Amino acid sequence: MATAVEEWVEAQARLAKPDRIVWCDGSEGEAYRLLEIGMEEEKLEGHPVFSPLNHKSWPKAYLHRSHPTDVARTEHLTFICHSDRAATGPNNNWMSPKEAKERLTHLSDGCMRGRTMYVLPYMMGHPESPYARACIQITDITYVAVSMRIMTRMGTFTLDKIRNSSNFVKGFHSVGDFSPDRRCIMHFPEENLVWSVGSGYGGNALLGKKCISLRIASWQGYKQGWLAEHMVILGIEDSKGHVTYVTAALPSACGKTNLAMMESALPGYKIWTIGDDIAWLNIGPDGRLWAINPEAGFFGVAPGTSDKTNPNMIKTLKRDLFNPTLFTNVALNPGTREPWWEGLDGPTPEYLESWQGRPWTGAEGTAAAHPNSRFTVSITNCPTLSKEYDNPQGVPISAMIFGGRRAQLIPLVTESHDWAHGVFMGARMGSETTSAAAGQTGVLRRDPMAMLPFCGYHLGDYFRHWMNIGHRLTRPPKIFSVNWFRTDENGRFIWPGFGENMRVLKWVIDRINGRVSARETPAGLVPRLEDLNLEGITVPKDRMEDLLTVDKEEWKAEVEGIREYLQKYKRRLPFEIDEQLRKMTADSE
Ligand code: SAT
Ligand code: MN
Repeated sequence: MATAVEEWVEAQARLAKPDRIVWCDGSEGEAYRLLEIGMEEEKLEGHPVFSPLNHKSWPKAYLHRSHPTDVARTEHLTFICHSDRAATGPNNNWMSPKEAKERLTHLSDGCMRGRTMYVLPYMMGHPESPYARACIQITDITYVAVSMRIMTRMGTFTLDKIRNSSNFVKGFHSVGDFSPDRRCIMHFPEENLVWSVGSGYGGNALLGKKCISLRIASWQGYKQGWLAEHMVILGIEDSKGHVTYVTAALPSACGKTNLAMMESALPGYKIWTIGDDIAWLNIGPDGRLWAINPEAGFFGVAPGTSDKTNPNMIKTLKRDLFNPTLFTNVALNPGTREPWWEGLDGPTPEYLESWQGRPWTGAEGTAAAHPNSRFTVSITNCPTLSKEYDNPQGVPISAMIFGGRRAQLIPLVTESHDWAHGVFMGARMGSETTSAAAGQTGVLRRDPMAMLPFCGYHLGDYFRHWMNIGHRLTRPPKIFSVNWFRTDENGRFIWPGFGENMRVLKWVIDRINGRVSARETPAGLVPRLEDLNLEGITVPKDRMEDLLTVDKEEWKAEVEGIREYLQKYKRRLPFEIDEQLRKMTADSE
């Protein structure tokens, strides 16, 4: 008798009508067979889906060039299809499940004709973890099949877990004809289903990532009493060998990956990496919050990644424990067949092929690598991988950090007074937009908890859920906010960032352990300058003071902005947020 998985796959095949169906086992041999197919048979805009890079300098690395219109997440084409429209909130695009299914059925009918349908069984989370989820994705492009093997724990063990149950998360993916007019990424939280057509880009196509681990999982977490968050997870080891685990939420392309594997500029401290993008947080029997990283790889932004900004990522990319590694939309040095991007170490090669495969000399006035060009690499290759990465229970969290990209106003680091104030800090977050999503960059948008594009339900309900989680924690983590991105009058970053951010993390740990005091500002508690270890830092003292100062007038405008923004969620806001809003307004007057 067919299992529920087989029945579902057969039903999708009847609709998509692929020439053949291949069930993947997640093995390395299979990944290389898929790469061969992508290099030999499959074409995209006239060029192969994969081409090999220089394996002497970049072991087992392959280049993928996407369709030119398919380079970032497309939030306006992303929908939550819930029978109760109100549950999805003003933060999501909504379509009725019936209408969405009709549209998708039309778009998917025969969409895999002449193609192969790959069936990918994978786990989000360690297979032995009580918090893990079994998933099945189908796709019709090798790029997604190979990427999913890097980004998730893929293998037939998933099928052994599911057996005959229907308890698995379903993902239907087809690149369709890549047309933005026929592209949509639809989520059906009530059916544990994601259906995505028309894009091969990361967050639109690697469904285990944003679609399942955040949009679908956040809804499951809401119903079941846990949190799915857009957060890095890291361990900070001090000079005595004690490790403190923290999470940090920052919007896409704001330095989460660099933070997750930072090389500490403070002697005696070391960072251990658990995850760079997503955290699933559960309340442990000890009343603490425990985090797992459901993913198994990094899908990171290439431009700006160098030995200087993130030496451990360069090591990860050049390591050959788990392979292959993929580069998407970076530039190519055709002479050496090495990948290249803006910010990479060394001189700019004289002649390059741009991310679109065109000759590039630098005179074009455009970047050679797409600003959202990416690498896809296994977390196993990371030299700073924490020994707790595979722990099925996860790690206990002592602090949560919210961060954004703000050129002005928001201090380098701020501590909240308590859980409710901390949740409010997350809720009021703003950040200047980046190229990780289609649209204008550099505009301030409110991005609560860095979850605006990823929360699968009403943000008002989400804030209430956070407050409720707080009530159930007997040992809640402390909540902080950070901003590495303040600029001076010439638009230059004041804080050096990267490894120097350890100085801020040290203060966070000192606060957790009650070793230092703090100073009150309208935004929250900030460090006293003497409590920050600034040895060897070149930022002048008055500039440092600036970084820890909140301008009263600017803050007033900020308060107005926050109030206006949160108004959108008014009917469902928890009373605690209202209370925080009132208090903030009173304090700013
Ligand atoms: O959405 S992706 O996961 O592809 C990248 C990002 O925006 O964080
Ligand atoms: Mn992300």
